[in-house]
Amino acid sequence: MASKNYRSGFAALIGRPNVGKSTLLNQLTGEKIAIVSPKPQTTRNRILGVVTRPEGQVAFIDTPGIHQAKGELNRYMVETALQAAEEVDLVLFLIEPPGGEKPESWVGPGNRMILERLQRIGKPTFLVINKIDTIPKQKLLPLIDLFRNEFPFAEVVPLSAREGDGVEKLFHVVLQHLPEGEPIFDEDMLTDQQERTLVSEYIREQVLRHCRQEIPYSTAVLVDVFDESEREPRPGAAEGQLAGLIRIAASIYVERDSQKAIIIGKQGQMLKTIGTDARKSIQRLLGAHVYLSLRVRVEPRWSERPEGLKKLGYE
Ligand SMILES: Nc1nc2c(ncn2[C@@H]2O[C@H](COP(=O)(O)OP(=O)(O)OP(=O)(O)O)[C@@H](O)[C@H]2O)c(=O)[nH]1
Ligand SMILES: [Mg+2]
Repeated sequence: MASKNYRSGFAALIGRPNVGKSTLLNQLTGEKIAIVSPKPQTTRNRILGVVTRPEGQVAFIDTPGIHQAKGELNRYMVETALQAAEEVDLVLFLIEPPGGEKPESWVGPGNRMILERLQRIGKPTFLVINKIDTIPKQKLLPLIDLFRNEFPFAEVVPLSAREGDGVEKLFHVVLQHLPEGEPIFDEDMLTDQQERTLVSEYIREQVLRHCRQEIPYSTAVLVDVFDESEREPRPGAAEGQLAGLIRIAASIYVERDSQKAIIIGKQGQMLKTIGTDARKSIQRLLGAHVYLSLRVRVEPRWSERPEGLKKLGYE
């Protein structure tokens, strides 16, 4: 039984690409359940992260960045995000501090478009100003004023998702706005992402890290084999301890032969680097030694076709 005054509910992280939604989800949950990169349009699906405390439970939903959607994949991503906003109790609208000296340009057409959609959806909405570690304090108040002029935010919370400043406070303010009620998920529930999905995302993260601009948008990763026959129970709490072996084979899909050549690299060097780095993070995730074999396949124009999206797991 939950205690008296226990609160619970759903909150969606919504905003333009790259503002730090996934970083915030990871910081809130204390686990790496969403991949993060300095390139926009990293997240492609909704990702659940549950935070359970004695005083309540919040189910956060990370979503793809909302942007001008061209092409099937982008349309899918934007729809996914807006759909999540429809389904939650509370929307956390994230921004990052705008560049440029002129306050007139600080809100910008991208944010305005999202705020218009959120008006129509009509959920209580917080303004979450992320990356405050990057701006002087005196910029914060004028920024808040500008955004408050655009939208009747229920709360304003400045924070740094990367550093963690203000994140605890956000959790508590969110909780206060949720209804009293029982926990929605088991208290040990962390995410709805399966290990296989996380593994494919960790591999895609390394492609994002190591490859230049146009490659990431054309890349998808599928796990073909996940062989746990030599898996052993996770070793104790000691950091970095690994037990047993998991054999994983995955395919990195791109749209053109030229992209395949880039991902493989000279004498396979790029693919090797991607594999080595991905294996390290997958081992940490699974607590096991991992044998990772990667191959690169071409699926022409997959991101432009509904069948292509479906085939590569976006549906
Ligand atoms: N300085 C600073 N950088 C941050 C902070 N939070 C996130 N970042 C960086 O911002 C970049 C984007 O972060 P993500 O979490 O991937 O952003 P996102 O909103 O999920 O992006 P999409 O999935 O593409 O919509 C990464 O390079 C992060 O390290 C922060 O509080 N301070
Ligand atoms: Mg993201």
